[in-house]
Amino acid sequence: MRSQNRLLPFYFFLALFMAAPLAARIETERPPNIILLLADDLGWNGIGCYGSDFHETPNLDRLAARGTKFLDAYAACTVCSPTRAAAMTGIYPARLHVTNWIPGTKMPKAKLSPPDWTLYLEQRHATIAEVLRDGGYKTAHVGKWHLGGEGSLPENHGFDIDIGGTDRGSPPGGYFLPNNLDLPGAKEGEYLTDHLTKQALKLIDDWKEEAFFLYFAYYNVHTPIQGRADLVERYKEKLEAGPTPEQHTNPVYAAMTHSLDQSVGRIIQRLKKLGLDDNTVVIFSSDNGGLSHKGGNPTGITRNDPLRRGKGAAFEGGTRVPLIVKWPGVTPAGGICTEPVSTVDFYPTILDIVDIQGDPGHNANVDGISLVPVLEAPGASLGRDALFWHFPHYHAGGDSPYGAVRAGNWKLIEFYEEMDTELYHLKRDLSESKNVADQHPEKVARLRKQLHAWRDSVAAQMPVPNPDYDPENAREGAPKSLKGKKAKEKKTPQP
Ligand SMILES: [Ca+2]
Repeated sequence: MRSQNRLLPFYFFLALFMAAPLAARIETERPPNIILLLADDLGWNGIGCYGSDFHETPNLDRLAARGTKFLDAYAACTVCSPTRAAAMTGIYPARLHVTNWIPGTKMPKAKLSPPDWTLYLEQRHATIAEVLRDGGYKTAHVGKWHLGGEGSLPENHGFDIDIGGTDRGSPPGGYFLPNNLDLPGAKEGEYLTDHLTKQALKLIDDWKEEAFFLYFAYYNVHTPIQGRADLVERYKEKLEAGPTPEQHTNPVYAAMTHSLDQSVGRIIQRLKKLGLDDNTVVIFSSDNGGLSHKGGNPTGITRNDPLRRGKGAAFEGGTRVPLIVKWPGVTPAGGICTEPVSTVDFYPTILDIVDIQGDPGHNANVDGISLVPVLEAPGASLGRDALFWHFPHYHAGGDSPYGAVRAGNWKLIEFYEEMDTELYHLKRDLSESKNVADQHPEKVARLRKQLHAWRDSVAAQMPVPNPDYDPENAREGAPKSLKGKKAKEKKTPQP
């Protein structure tokens, strides 16, 4: 007995010795799951932890508190489809030639005509889903796709499962089921986001023993502005109770944001319940800024203060978005990162996290860089020269074609109608209220040269002078019949 007792510490350390490599082996054998949550038209200040004074988003706030929050994160474009194409490929919309929402706004009497851009994601590009699937991951797309129709749907781009993805930019038939999406098992009157969340939870259940990639692209908070009745009522009461918020005052939009947050909460709860929380990387962002203008006038739907304007615009309100990343064991709790980052970074970051190389030919064209250095240490530098945007289109919100570059705290915008420029220093003037181009001619010249060199390097398509230009009616949209005709003339998706 006595000698056995003396051996107990030895057995204890032996057990520790054997257990450690086993744990390490299990970790390496089970690469982390990746969940990419992409909201639609959610502005930079649209959630609580980014400063909304009305919308309640406790689940997203908790995610930020447990992970890293990026303050200078950008959508790769100021509208939907290009940003989504960039998220899937790591390539700038300008290089993909997917530069507008599909099929885009037609303004036949405007000064410029858009180039012959591509209205779907071409098969020649590797997507993050294809690469992860080839690396042994189960892959699912849930929600809004908006990167082409038949032949260019999620199942054509590497997703094993697709739920709710179409060529459309908003839920056809609205947010209450049944709508025009093919969603088996939908209950009468059910809110779309609740239904899609249930489907996402089922996938997580089904795949709990396997590595999976879930791309949940929410329809919220894109138009039509429709929220669940109980949540709309909640926010109406909140408004009545006061005090009146300064930024956000739309109870229906608030309800839509609340549903988005509830969905994120349900997914995280399920990960915890299944014991997957510690081995799942969660990335949350938005595809462009909040919709603040329609026809050039404020919509009353949302505001992006202190940022200028919103969706469709060259200004920060159009492109600066929330980005939260939680990588268990790596991102420090409550991390804050102020490095400028972009949607194009998702692809290389995910590959870096899961340690999969991907297709070298595709990678040679990837514009993004891995964010792993700032996920490990939010104060680190990425050492990147600049971020770029190229939007050779008009937007129904009243904005005109432009290109932009952000280098350090400087941002130069070039408006293509007159090729005039505006320069802002974002640290001193986050609201882009004072164009300082005249005070800094050398800075303008240098940034402009950089922007033009980048455009050449990605073969960006420029808009061209419109022979039908009519200054009196330049903002007039195309009649519906013309829209249909033009759309048909465009390229059809590849089989
Ligand atoms: Ca959008």
